[in-house]
Amino acid sequence: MTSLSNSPLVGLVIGSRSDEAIIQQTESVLNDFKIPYELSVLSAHRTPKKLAEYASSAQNRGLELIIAAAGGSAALPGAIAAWTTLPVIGIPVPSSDLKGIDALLTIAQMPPGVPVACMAVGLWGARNAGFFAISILSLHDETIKKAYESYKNDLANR
Ligand code: RP5
Repeated sequence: MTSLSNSPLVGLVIGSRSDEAIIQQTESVLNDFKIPYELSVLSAHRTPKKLAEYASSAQNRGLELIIAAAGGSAALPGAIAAWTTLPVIGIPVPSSDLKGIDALLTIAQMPPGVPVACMAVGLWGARNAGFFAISILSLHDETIKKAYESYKNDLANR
């Protein structure tokens, strides 16, 4: 079962250290489900070459999907999607004066052929990015699937 391996299945990428509080919500969900992940700080605007190297090698390094969080003119998730065929999930971070509306529209409006699964702005989006990753991994991992089913059954009792 892949869920028993320690090598990262999910790549988390933030555009700046200042996005850490948001991505911690995603990490919390992945930790709850014991999903191994790695966290990187990379920027589409400030470190474009490093970002290209990261994204183009991600699948060969064993990652199964990438979650990217950025604020403002949030090119990060789309730039990653341009370099890989792995699923890319984007989290709009409310870090600018526009409070995440800018990042939401940037991440959501990707051109056909290079999709990014855009989550909600901020903490809810960050948590759902973790759950969306879990639903993707559930497709071929029975342990993760059962844990997620159990979690969703518990939601009904809240
Ligand atoms: C974006 O600009 C980052 O994702 C962050 O949300 C925002 C501010 O970055 P810093 O100026 O704090 O590095 O690129």
